[in-house]
Amino acid sequence: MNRQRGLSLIELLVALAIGSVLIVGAVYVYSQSRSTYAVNDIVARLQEDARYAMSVIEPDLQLAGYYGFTNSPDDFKYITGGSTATVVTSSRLQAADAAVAGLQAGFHDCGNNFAINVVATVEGSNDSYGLDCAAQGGGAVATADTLTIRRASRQDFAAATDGRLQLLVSRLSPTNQYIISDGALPTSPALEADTVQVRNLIVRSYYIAQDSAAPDRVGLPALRVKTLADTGFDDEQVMPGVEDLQVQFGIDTGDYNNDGVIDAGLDMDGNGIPDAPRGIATRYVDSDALPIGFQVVSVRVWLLMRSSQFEAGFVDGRTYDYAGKSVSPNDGWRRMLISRTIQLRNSRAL
Ligand SMILES: [Ca+2]
Ligand SMILES: [Ca+2]
Ligand SMILES: [Ca+2]
Repeated sequence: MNRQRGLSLIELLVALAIGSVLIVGAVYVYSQSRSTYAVNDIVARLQEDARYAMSVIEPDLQLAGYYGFTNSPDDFKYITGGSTATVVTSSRLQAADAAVAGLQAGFHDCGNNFAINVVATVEGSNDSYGLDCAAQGGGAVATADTLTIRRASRQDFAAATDGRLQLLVSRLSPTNQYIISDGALPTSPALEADTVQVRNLIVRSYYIAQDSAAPDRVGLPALRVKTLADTGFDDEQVMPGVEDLQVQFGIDTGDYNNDGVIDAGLDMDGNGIPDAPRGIATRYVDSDALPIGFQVVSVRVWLLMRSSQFEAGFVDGRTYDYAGKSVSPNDGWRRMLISRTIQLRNSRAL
């Protein structure tokens, strides 16, 4: 007769050992997949934020220099009281010129004639916060670039608005392009939906602030934008987690065969600038190294994103090389660098 035997102590210990190894393994796999999921989540968030920030800048840049019926900002003249008898031509609306009389003080906050300098359709400051108006969000990140875009609004209006910087654009006459800020239109040319329109002047300056407004993200840098409004400039946060903004301007030097000199026959007047630029970027330069007279045809934008979640033990062996900079932070914060080259549809000679 078979007596049923229980497990011996040895067998029991072996079974326990095997069981615990399996449990430890399962727990390990579970925790690994959890942390992989967390990392994927952080990376996905970085990508999404980067894409969003870029999607705000891109359409703005594409329309830089778009002024309704004209893309020739040299034709604009500033007038007051609807009188075209005395005008200030656009060439006298630079920072070095006298502050335009009749313009609200707030429009000069970011720099003398800053709001009204329509000739500079794109400009920036290189590795510095070059705006006179105060940066919000705990102050500017002083090593980031700024990017300013000037253009007309997409929609046109049935009447002019007092206190708003606006453009009166005329399709038929290049001499009838005016800038106004007092709502007073000249009697001629009269508004006419298809040929003479009033549009708002759009001026937007992007910069990096040290602190995002979100209370749970103190110390996280953010992309912000100053926007020309009724009395001066509004300032709002575009996206937290943008640590650096860098831009370079693509200019058409007429050196299409890339041998360092302007191609034969393209510079008949001998001033070193192509006489008829083709709108091809042959060289990228920082905003403070823009040579006078060349056409800016594209802008290259870099955004360095930083995660809001600190990851203890995270090793970042990358060196981020971009816009003439080279940084290897490796400080426990995950980063992502994205760049895009954006064509300016209304490119013009500077
Ligand atoms: Ca720079
Ligand atoms: Ca050449
Ligand atoms: Ca030339």
